[in-house]
Amino acid sequence: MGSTTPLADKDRIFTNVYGFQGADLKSAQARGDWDKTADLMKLGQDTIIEMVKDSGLRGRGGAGFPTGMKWGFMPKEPTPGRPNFLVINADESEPGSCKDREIIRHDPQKLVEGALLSAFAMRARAAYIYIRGEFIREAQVLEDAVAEAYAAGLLGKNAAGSGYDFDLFVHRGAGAYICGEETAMLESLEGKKGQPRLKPPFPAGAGLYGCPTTVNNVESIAVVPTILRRGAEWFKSFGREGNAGTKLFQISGHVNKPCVVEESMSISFRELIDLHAGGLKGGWDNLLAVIPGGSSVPLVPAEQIMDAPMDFDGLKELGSGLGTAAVIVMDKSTDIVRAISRISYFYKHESCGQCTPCREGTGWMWRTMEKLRTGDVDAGTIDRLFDVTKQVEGHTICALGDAAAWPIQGLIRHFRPELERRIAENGGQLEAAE
Ligand code: L3W
Ligand code: SF4
Repeated sequence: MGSTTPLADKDRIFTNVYGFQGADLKSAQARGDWDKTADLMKLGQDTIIEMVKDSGLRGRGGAGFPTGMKWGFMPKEPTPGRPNFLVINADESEPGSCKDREIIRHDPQKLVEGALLSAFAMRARAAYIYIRGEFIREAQVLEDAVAEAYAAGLLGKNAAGSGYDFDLFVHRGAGAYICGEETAMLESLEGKKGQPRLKPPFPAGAGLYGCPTTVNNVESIAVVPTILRRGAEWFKSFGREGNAGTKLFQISGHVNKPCVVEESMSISFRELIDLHAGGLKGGWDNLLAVIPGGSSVPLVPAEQIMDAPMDFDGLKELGSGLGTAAVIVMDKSTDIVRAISRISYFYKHESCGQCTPCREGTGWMWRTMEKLRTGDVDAGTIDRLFDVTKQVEGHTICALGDAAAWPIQGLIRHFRPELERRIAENGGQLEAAE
């Protein structure tokens, strides 16, 4: 069991997350990046994978899949003509999520060095960073960082003097949320329409151009150099069993000081907000609900979230999830039905449309949510809506269907009386849908 006490400055991985120092290579090296990278590689590929497994690192892109285990699925001896690839998911688009952007803006060399070390461990000679199309300035920073690393001999032939040849490419997306789904991302990288593939096969079996591929989130890769330098035990000393490490939390909504902050995993919700976000607007009695992990996870009502550990297992126990740790705080001034309806609209808009439950279901769920806002429905609608969310959940090609269903399920589970009140009043006095 690790520590869940607030993180000391000396234990922060992302020491330049606020951009107080330069993002350039020289500044990054002064912060400790690229320090004896070739010596880390001398540990050997299998040892690096074991260290990442031991560290307990779980994927930072939302699903929390154990990173070292995922790396372990990659072939140890790539067959000729079927090289291993690493793809780094920088398509950050989850509503509420804004951490990968800060890493790329201010600490890009952590990601570049992490790409070399991670690709080396997985026997990949090339990696692609797929960056969200709207991140125009960030893509420039990243391209500059990659160019600087090439010029300094840290990438390319004999990368960082290690004897390992490795190339890193930045690929810009075109602004579709669904391209953050790993197999849609692979399709898009291949130059096709970004639509998810059926899994299995998972990317480790058949990924980019049909070759073994690992897709990891930016934060997952950017913490790897520090884990290797400071050790798996150090990383594991934060958080709880099964929920190890430090984590970038992104706090938005009705707090006094919205921010992105690195904290110990498993810190309690109240402590996180009091320590870093200046507490709740209007005081704690004013809290209504929290979406703790980005728009895809169900909300948690005030009374349940206050002392909850902010980690994968703690939030799962509450019927929600850590997701990307994008913490959206809502006070009592929030029209909670409208808020969830707006999230429904997002998923309807972003559905790629290739499977029927998602294509038809997201539209129907949003339209019904809009009617529920004004109470302009019959009394059976709440149960019918819940039933439809259950028909969508688990019956689609990718997780977008689940992500569209879960927020509505959370609303019905926790705010049914509010929905019933609106139907009973059927006032229609709320403003009309846009
Ligand atoms: C090999 C197996 N590999 C699973 C791999 C799989 C994937 C990873 C997780 O994401 C989350 C959702 C939201 N053999 C494997 C295997 N894998 N079993 O493990 O897989 P999975 O299916 O659990 O999740 P997923 O579909 O990859 C769903 C989040 O993503 N989300 C939005 C994220 C947005 C951002 C952002 O904006 N920065 O990250 C939307 O749904 O939290 O939980 O690699 O291949 N047997
Ligand atoms: Fe496309 Fe939705 Fe099906 Fe995912 S669930 S593949 S987004 S239609």
